[in-house]
Amino acid sequence: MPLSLENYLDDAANTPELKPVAKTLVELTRAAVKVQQAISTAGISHTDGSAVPEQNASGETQKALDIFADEAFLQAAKNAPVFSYGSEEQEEPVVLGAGELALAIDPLDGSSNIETNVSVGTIFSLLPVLPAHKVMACEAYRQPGNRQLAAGFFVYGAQLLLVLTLGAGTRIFIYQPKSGGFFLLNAETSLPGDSREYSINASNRRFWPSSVARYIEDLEAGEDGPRGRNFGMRYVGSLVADTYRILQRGGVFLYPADERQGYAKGRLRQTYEANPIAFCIEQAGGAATNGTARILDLVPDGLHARTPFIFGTQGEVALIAEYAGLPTA
Ligand code: FDP
Repeated sequence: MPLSLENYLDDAANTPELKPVAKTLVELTRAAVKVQQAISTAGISHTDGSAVPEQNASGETQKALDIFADEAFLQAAKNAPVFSYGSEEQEEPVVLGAGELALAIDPLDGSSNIETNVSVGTIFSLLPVLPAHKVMACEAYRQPGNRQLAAGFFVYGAQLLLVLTLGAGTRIFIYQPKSGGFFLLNAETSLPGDSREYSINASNRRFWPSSVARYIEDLEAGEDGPRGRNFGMRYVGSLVADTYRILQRGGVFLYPADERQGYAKGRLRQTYEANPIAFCIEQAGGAATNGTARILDLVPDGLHARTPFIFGTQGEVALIAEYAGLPTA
């Protein structure tokens, strides 16, 4: 009999600090099931992928499902010991009052892919709330990722999956509609050490920093280049899908800073994208940097801070730092 998420949390979240985390995770899974159902019926209900005329905090057009997911996870946070709800879809953190956790969340990541029926997801991070954060909730989102108590992401795809870390390994749970629960898929996830795939939006090549361009060029040269072997390229453009593939097959993902207007720090968000993914990747034996520095040690300048983001197999991430002129250690 596979281990249920609830039983796993009973065992794993046995410290006073992790008890509220466990309660919150159970609420998040309930919201995720609702979102998965909404996605699977999109087009026949109001929650389709069509654009509605509103802008989110990043100035992107919100889609009906983004709003549905945001409302579902906000409700989940209200049912949990969460003090503040910091969402990609909201300009400022929503203060809920009682509770000792700050939730940073991208309720529907990869949503520009919705109408193409590829996997999308929800990425979340749980941080402690200190007395100063009760006065200024936005300060809770200026904590480095190494303070995260738990983090993970749901993948809404052929399977509904939860990738989760509480800081002692990364585990994958699968939703079973018959029993209505999440169950452990494998005891502990670890990134394959050998990397033969890379993931980057190559249409931005002309804007990349020269170190990134040189690294990718050397991969593309394959057997004839300095790497002496061939590499494959895979890029879904949905961060949860690209991350999940790397957890399964190894490889490296890059979203560097580039020269386009507004991309001086890349595209991805630190508090609700890079930090939680970096935590899961590190706990699975991989590495995550902004090109040179460890993601989890960076102090974000607020809920919607951006960061260049490179993660995957340790050796490749270290090599990319070498290309940028830094030691690998
Ligand atoms: P989306 O805007 O569809 O939510 O952070 C958002 C994200 O997708 C990531 O999921 C994805 O990795 C990235 O943007 C894709 O960006 P590009 O289209 O610039 O490659």
